[in-house]
Amino acid sequence: MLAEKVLEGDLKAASQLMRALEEGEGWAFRELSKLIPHTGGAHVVGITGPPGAGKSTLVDRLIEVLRGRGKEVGVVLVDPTSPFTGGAILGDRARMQRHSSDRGVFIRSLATRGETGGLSLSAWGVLEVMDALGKEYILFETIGVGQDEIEAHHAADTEVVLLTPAQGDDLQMLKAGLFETGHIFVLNKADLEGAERMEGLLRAALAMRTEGDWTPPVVLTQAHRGVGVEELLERIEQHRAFLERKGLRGEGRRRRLRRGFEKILEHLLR
Ligand SMILES: Nc1nc2c(ncn2[C@@H]2O[C@H](COP(=O)(O)OP(=O)(O)OP(=O)(O)O)[C@@H](O)[C@H]2O)c(=O)[nH]1
Ligand SMILES: [Mg+2]
Repeated sequence: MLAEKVLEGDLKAASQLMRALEEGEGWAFRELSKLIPHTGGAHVVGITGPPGAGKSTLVDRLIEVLRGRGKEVGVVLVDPTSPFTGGAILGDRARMQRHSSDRGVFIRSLATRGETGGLSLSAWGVLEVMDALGKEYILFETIGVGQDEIEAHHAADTEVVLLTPAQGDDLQMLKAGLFETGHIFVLNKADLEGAERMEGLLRAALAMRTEGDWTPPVVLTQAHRGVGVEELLERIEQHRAFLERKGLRGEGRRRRLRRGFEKILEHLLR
């Protein structure tokens, strides 16, 4: 019943189903399975980066630009409260609040983590529900540390990695794996000192990355002013077109379904 309503674009039904998925209700998984034949239209964009890098600010700006182009947008904020910004969930909400009366934008915060680390079971379900609602873009914010980074890579069609000139940890983070998996690198806070140096380091490091036919671009942004956001969107579009051309468009979705399925099994076994 709920599934049919979601497919008709009923936002209340979608919220209800997402909540039930978060609570691990058995019936919610059955409803979710009814959605699967109808999903696959969304392009999931992972926005990953260290705490405080400006992920939410950028997401907020991307929503603005996408809405300006008439696109429907879903937003999933995973574990948004980082120790760095302390209670950022309030800030995120306040900032994105301006989109809350727009029916073309659906924002969901997931404060929970999976039992075994990484994305919780409900995160996978929430992505499917947003897809079923007909969202063309789903922006998916995660902090790129530990298990999350690997999981976010599984979830996204296009993975955007955010770095800043300010944090010395950033290149460490690249070594830790994001460097190999990111499709687009954003140097945010380009207004701060050290941006040029960081850009140089990043480009040099990327020049050594050889795998695949996709050469990850570097985009400089000042998310708080909206600078560079249009260009970032162009790059995302280019990556999407690349996947299409290579016949890889369905790969991300297959990964999401596989991981989601594994998570459901894990949950049921527990
Ligand atoms: N100077 C400068 N500040 C920025 C820029 N983009 C974002 N900020 C600021 O950086 C702070 C953190 O931004 P958020 O968007 O909350 O960062 P986040 O990565 O989502 O943080 P967490 O979700 O807590 O990991 C805020 O005070 C923003 O206003 C930028 O380009 N330049
Ligand atoms: Mg945030």
